[in-house]
Amino acid sequence: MNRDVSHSMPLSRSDLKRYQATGVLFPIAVLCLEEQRRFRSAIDEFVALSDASAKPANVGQCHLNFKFAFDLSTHEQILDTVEQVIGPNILVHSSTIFSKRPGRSFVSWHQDSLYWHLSAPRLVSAWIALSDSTVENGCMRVQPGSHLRQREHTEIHHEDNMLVTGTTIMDGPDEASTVNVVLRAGEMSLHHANLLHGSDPNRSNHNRIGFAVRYLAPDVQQGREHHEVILARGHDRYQHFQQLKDPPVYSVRDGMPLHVAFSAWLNKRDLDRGGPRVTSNEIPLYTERT
Ligand SMILES: O=C(O)CCC(=O)C(=O)O
Repeated sequence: MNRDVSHSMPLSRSDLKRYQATGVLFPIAVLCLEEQRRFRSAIDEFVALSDASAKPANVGQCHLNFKFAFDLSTHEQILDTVEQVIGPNILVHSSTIFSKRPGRSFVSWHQDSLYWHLSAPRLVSAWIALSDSTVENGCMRVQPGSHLRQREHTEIHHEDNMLVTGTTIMDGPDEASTVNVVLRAGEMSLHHANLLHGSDPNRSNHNRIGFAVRYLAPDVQQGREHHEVILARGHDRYQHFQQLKDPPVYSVRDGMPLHVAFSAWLNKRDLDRGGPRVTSNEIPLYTERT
């Protein structure tokens, strides 16, 4: 959990042990300067177009509609790292742009697993920084070790909460044991589906920008309806999810109408099938199981 130590790839056995014990690992350098510029400018364009439209664009699932987001979600170096955590068969489950403006916006403390009702918590999130992410601009904060227990949540809706669902834990976090996930642009953190995390307002003059991608092992089932996934690596012999047939080819500008229509369709669906919740606290790592 030391910002001064950049984890190299492949991750070492002690990195993986640390992830297993704490539910988080950072910083991991993944994007070169040219890639940072490309992905950053695509997200800036997305945000500008969204701001200019009557209704803000959905920040979720851009990887299904825009080429830049597909390319970032299936970035080889990121997949190499994810493979060490969940194994050689990797689905891109979902993604979110977290662009936090200077001001009051925050992310309430929550565990991601609550959203999806997974049969096992073999989902890892890569939070990829496209600007520096600092204490001042409201970097993600985590409570290491909190992934070992599921917590009670409630919904507290607040206009400044970047989580539109308002998902918030009932008690905590334990402030004394929280850690700031400070990243430089081009670095990422990994966090476990059950890790307690949130973030504070951005007190700087610049946007804090991250792109979070959730990666899932194909054998895991989900108790809620879902949009298509991308088979990023390996095989899926379980077929629990429908797969995206063709990778998106659209630029941000050209893909925006499709993305807006897709998001409207997604929002209309009854996504809750009332399936199983995560019941296991087991945190298997691929390297542990083989
Ligand atoms: O970007 C943030 O501040 C929070 C990110 C988050 O909640 C997530 O990646 O699951």
